[in-house]
Amino acid sequence: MAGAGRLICSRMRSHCCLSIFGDHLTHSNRSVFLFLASLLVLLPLNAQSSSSLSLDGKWEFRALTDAPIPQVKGWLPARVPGVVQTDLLQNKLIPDPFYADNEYRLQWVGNADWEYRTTFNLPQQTLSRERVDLVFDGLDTFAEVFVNEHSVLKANNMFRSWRVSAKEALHAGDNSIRIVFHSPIQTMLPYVKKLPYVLPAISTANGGNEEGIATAPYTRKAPYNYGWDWGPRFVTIGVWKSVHLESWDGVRIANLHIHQQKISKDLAQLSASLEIKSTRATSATISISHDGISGKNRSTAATQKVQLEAGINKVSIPLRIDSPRLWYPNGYGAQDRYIFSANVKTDRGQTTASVKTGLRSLELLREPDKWGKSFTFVVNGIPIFAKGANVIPYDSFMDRVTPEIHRRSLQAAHDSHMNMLRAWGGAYYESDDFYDIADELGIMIWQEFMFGGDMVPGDLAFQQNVEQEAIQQVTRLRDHPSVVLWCGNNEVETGWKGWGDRQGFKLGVNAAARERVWQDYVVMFRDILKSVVHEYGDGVPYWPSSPGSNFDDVPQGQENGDMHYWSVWHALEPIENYTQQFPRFMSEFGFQSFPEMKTIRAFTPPDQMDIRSTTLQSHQKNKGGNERILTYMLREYHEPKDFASFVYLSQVQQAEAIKVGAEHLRRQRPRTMGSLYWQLNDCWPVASWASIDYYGNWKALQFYAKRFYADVLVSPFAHDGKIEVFVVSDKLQPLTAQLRTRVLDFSGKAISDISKDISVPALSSTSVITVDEAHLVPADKTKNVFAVFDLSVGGKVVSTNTWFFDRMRNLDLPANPGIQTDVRQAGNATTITLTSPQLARHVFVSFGDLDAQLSDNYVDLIPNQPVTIDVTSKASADDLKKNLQVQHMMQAFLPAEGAH
Ligand code: BMA
Repeated sequence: MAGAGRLICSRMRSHCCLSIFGDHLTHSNRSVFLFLASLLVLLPLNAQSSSSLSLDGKWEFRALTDAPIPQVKGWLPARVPGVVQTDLLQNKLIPDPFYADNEYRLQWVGNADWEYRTTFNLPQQTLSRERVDLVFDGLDTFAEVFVNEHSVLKANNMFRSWRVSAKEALHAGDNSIRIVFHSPIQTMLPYVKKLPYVLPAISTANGGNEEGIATAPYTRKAPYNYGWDWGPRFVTIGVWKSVHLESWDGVRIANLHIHQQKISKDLAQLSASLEIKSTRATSATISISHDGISGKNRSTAATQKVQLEAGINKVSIPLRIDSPRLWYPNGYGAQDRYIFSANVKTDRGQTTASVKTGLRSLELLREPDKWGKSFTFVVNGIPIFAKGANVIPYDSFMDRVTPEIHRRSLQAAHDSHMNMLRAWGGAYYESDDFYDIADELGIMIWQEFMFGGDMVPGDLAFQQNVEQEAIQQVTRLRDHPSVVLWCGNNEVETGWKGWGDRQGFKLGVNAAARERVWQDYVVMFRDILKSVVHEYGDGVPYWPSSPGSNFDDVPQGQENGDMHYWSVWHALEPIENYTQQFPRFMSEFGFQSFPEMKTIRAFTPPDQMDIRSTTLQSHQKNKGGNERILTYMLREYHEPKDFASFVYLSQVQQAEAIKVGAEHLRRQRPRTMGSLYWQLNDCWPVASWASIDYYGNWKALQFYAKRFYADVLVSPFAHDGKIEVFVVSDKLQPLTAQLRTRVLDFSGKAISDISKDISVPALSSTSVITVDEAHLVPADKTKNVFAVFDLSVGGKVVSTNTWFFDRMRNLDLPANPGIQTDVRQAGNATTITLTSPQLARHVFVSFGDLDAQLSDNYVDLIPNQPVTIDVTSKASADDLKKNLQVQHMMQAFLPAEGAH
């Protein structure tokens, strides 16, 4: 049902959504229900509009095959949308899948077959409509659907929506829908076993229980369901998206799309392109209207008479908007959007559809230059340095992800000056609200097709299935200005060329099979998906693989295409090695940490607070990850004194590491034009590369990102015995600024204090001063002093950075710096001001188990320089004061003898 998700509520006039589960409506839903019901009464009888009957809500489910819990053989209450694991949980039949190592005891769920059913009452009036369609927005995955025991659909792809004609199977009065779901693993195993070779797969390495044979590459289902190096394995099953009946006669607008032909500040040349389904040949009048700027002055933009044939009709109506308000990425301007509506009128009535979009020109600039070939997103003529991160699914159970979770995450990205997120290919295509919020906040989305690292089968049925999926998804998302790239896959090409398991596979098969696997890859990612994006994607560029070079060159090179750099972390290379990479666009680099103690306590039995415990090993999916965090830690810091200190320090270390990488990449502009660290979020509580944990708590890295992605950045870089200070600006206008360089001892005494006026060009990275380290600091003082760089514009400090002249464990940092705190409340606003007479590093403010959002955290307190942090919390100032905890870095270690 291409594009249905984008038809928004102004269509309500002609499209009434009634829930058959009226008795389960909440209070607010009930008023919506009454409002919609009143609209239904007002509808003219000859309305050609469609009516929608939601079949979401309470269903029933049961197991069809053996299960360790006998109760599941009988019918139990279920929710749609949902998956069987959350239904079992709601019925209290399984323990919390995220607690301790419960994951391992719940694998039977994905190996069983399940059945879902519901009944509903249908008035004769509905059946008197010409068409009654049953529409599933998503079925996970191998499902057979029966309407009143007539088989109407066999589904085999979680990423597709399905619309089937159901009128013949329905009748007035009580009707039933029954869906049989076959275990994706058990469905595919016999098939895969018969193949001449089995494709190498990520899930095998992640400990899949499929007799050592991975079925995931052959199944169109979210790859991360089978386990990932940050996520558990939960092979979900169920009606994971909404389902409804849509009844209509005459014509139905199957899709409305605003094609952006040419966009400039002076003129937007557009066309409204409609896909109209008609039950018969008829003449029609189509009018297109749009709202003016910010929703004012709706005006009709074009009207056209057309002759519709029975079946699908494609109509394109040219439009133009003079001096349009454009959509800009975060940091570059407003995110104006327009709502376009189409009205199709025939002699039997009329129907309406609407779509919201933002107008922008877009190009992925790939032109030869002195470093190779550029990789620069250019939006409305502005070359944008992409600042951001990678997103993974927000939950192992997709049905638990709400629009609020998306908003919280995207808002955090926005507030941290990010302008791009990479929607990574091992996941599922996000719901409409995710892209709506990204549009609203100016977050560009690098969107991947759902291929997370496995090679692809090459049979025609598989290819056609993926092609249909791609057409639906590209069509669904093409009016979102935030979607700026369609990328074929994550790491499939580089995996084939470099990973050990793929080398093993190549050795185990003959040359013809090796060639076949590669050709299957090429057909999928150079032909099929590319053609879909060209035909349906409205000019959004296509990129075959990340990392890749568009088949021009080897993937992962520094001259051409994007790069994933993992030698820091996976290969234990020094963190400084980030600064030796000069990619054209860095789409992944990452470093792990633990989530905060509150999060760890939520899933860890109290006697397992140890990185080697069963629980904390099972919540670390990257083999050896916990030990790797510790190995890096001991290079830079003293040994943490206890587990809580280790957790805190792991976050500090992660933030410091990614800061080195991100600042370096920004300093390289325009050679490098993107920094997307791995990863923004988690799908469960776990030790991982995320900067925000599963519960939405910001780790140190997210606070650091807010600083290292600021529009204007001062960034020191030490090399060859010198310190070179750069200023990076994403501003569209040049700036006049002042750079102050201080060398202070840890009590704040100035060794030197020099200011310099500088001019900062627009959209630039500039080296502004270079000084010999020896000149800044006498050799015998490197353990006792540090440098502070303040960049001011118009007398206001816009960016600060510090530099230390030795590893943390070698410095004579004050063990008891004497931090003072002052919590104040004025109206709804609470602030905490921190001051310290001596240097305190990485000061972490928390409020025990109270929920509170802080505007900043993990700050360095420069002697006698107060730092004020805004606190947003439902708790009173008194409670906040009572629960306040302030920790600085030196508290993470046992006091050294003679510490001061
Ligand atoms: C990458 C990603 C993911 C993975 C991450 C951490 O390369 O694409 O597959 O989770 O690294 O290893």
